[in-house]
Amino acid sequence: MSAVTTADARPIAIIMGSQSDWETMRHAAQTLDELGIAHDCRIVSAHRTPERMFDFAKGAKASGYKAIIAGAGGAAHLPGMVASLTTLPVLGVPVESKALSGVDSLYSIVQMPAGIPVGTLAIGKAGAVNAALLAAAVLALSDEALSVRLAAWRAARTASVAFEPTSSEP
Ligand code: RP5
Repeated sequence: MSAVTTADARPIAIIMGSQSDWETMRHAAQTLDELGIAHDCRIVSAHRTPERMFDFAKGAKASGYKAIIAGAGGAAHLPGMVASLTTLPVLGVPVESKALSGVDSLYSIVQMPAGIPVGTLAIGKAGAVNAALLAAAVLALSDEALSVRLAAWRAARTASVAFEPTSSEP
């Protein structure tokens, strides 16, 4: 077994290219926590730890994962490379980079060749949250209890939107 996979039946893996991606990807983990979805979080770099990436991706299905959320920044090859090695759904999150504000990450992830799909989300926190929600929606297709929790999560967000803006100025 790979050092980065698990025998536990956790349906979602959140992987990221670097510790520095955690500030973004933790929002995916938090959203899964709010929905009661077990997940693993791993640092798996396409460039710095390519063999770890290969082992993870090749073993992901046998590890029991149903979907993979992959975040990376800059030359963000991780989601696409993982997608090339597994038929599990891969959701790519472009992490906001310092030099190019994440546009480089987005372009690196989104323009996949036909045949190797990556579901690409928005740059940064919004993408991380939405990746978790999309993964939840996939799992909810065969999990009625989760479907109810997901609907409740969405309804609570809707209910939290005020009718009028408030101002903190006197
Ligand atoms: C990518 O390089 C990572 O996904 C990260 O977004 C970026 C920078 O990594 P660090 O230099 O901060 O480790 O592989």
